Amino acid sequence: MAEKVVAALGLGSNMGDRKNQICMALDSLAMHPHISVSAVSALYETPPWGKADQPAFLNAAVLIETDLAPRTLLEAALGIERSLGRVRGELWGPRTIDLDILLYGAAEVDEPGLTIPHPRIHERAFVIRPLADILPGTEIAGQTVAAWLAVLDVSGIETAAAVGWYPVNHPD
Ligand code: X6L
Ligand code: MG
Ligand code: MG
Repeated sequence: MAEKVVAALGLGSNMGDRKNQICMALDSLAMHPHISVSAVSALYETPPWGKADQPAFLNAAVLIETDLAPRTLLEAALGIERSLGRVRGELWGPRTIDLDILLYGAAEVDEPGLTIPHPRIHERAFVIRPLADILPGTEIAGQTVAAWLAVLDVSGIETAAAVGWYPVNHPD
């Protein structure tokens, strides 16, 4: 078994039953034989960024441990998106579920379709607000997540709910 890495994923949904889809994505991660879920942020209701004329999002972040390589973890994330009915249409358009790899240990990856740390992570309050729940002290682009949160505009972001999720240990 390869070494375990702590990774952080961002989740987002603005179509259909947003909370249910985020919970289903968390369940799918937890059920994966090579992924353990260690912590989940609160759920946040966030205004749409980038393309403003679409419904509000629910966003969350999750901390996992995995021995999957970054590319394999991406494939797992895309598979979970597909299983929850994500259809890729318009760029930055509405989606049932979005699962982004934000951090993969301290690794820097820059390959076609896979850039880690996720680019412009620290400019987006909808990413940093949930990430600050689970990794406040981790440095991104020279500042801690908590420090980025303090300088970002979080107006319009509301705590929607705690997920009430708890870790499930799968047999190794
Ligand atoms: C200028 C042009 C400034 C484009 C920003 C920002 C584009 C974010 C795309 C941008 C720009 C994105 C979510 C979202 C999206 C989400 C919320 C994206 C991709 N995903 N808004 N917008 N939550 N609240 O998960 O992140 S589309
Ligand atoms: Mg995204
Ligand atoms: Mg994505």
